[in-house]
Amino acid sequence: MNKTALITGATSGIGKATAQILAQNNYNIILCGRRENRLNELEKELSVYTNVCSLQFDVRDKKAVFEKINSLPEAFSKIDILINNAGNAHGFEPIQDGDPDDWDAMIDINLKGLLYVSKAIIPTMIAQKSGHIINIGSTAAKEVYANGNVYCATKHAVDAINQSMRIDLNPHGIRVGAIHPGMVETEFSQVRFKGDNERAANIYKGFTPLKAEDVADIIHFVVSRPYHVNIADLVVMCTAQANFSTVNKSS
Ligand code: NDP
Ligand code: 8X3
Repeated sequence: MNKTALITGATSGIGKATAQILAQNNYNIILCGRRENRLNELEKELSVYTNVCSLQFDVRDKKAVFEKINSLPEAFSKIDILINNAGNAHGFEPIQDGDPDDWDAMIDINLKGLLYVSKAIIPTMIAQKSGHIINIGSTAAKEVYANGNVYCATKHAVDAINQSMRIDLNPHGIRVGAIHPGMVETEFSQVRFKGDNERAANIYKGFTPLKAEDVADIIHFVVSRPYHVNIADLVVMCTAQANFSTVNKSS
């Protein structure tokens, strides 16, 4: 029987590319995100390959997270793989100039949203005695950098939650692992710089950043390992990047 994967943040970037590669490899897909038109378009595109359904909700809305996930049609109710991917950076200021609304957004989406979605799905995985949770962290989970403050804090928290989940779910036979990408050219910087698309595009000039498809490829590899193999923690950067501030822009 084909496995079912629920992907948060499937309307763009890494989540969308992951939905595409998993659908092409016959996984049943549950697409999640806020932008309904994008969910509908992707559902139509991927239905050529596999069974797809969409859940439109904001991961900050605790009630909606549980209602939507608990109302999945029977055919999609056995979730084998959860990809906790929804998230963004909001703002890029030193701590003293940061906007508390941006801090709330990052903590509520990147951390609390991930927890709500996981809490809604874990009981099914425990009952099944199997499951695979992939938490999308970041190199910002492994280092901090100027102006990264709260975003880095949320991703460090994802790293900690990933390790904790692996311990707590160990008796239940559930695989838990994180993937921590460096710079990936998606809509990420447009969100971080609040629609200043020129500034966002400049981030990726002069070198070849990761593409969403590069990360999706890795996620496909991770989920397709034999069940006794759990890739627990994986950091991936483009060749030009060594850490946040060391990027070879002549490559
Ligand atoms: P994108 O901006 O392209 O995608 C972000 C996705 O998250 C969208 O599908 C968006 O959907 C969803 N999302 C954002 N806020 C919410 C919310 N409140 N409720 C539900 N869904 C939400 O960025 P990426 O694909 O690059 O980012 C995906 C993940 O990868 C994030 O966790 C990010 O932190 C991480 N990452 C990104 C890197 C990069 O350089 N791009 C590097 C390392 C990690 P919608 O707006 O429709 O709700
Ligand atoms: C996104 C990558 O380098 O902007 O997580 O923190 S970075």
